[in-house]
Amino acid sequence: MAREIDGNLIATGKEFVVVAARWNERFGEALIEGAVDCLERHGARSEDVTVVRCPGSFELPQVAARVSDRLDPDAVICLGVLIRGETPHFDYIAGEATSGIGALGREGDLPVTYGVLTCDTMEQAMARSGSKAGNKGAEAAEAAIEMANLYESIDELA
Ligand code: DLZ
Repeated sequence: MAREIDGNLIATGKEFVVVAARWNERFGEALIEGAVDCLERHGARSEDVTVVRCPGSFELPQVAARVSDRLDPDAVICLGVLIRGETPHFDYIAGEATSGIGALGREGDLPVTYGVLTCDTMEQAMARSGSKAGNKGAEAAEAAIEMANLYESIDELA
């Protein structure tokens, strides 16, 4: 039978850093709340969860790299809210945030998860930060717990 490994959703004993952009703060704070609540519900102690705020989503990969290096958590969760305006600014920032977070996850040693909303309207941001379409901060936190445990399982096999 094939050997199978996966990551469980137990956050007990693990340390997490939530890096959150301040832009569109109302929705951003709701994402942070969803993420922290999810981590604690899965067993993380509040003292093992650190929230770091940065100016905007463009800076998320930079700050995530810094906290990975200096704080050495089990996983980093990146949260931001981008709402499309009339210029291509949105696309540049979304591109940098997305590819930067992905690159950090691939090239670094830690799982880095992606809870960045890329919305056309405030209504879409509202729906994804706590109401109809769920809370993407909580989803990114849950992925971080699974990834932290998955990396641990992989390391045990190595
Ligand atoms: C400049 C800018 C704009 C126009 N829109 C957003 C946004 O919707 N969401 C977000 O997180 N950040 C935005 N920013 C700020 C940039 O991410 C960045 O902080 C600044 O360009 C400074 O480097």
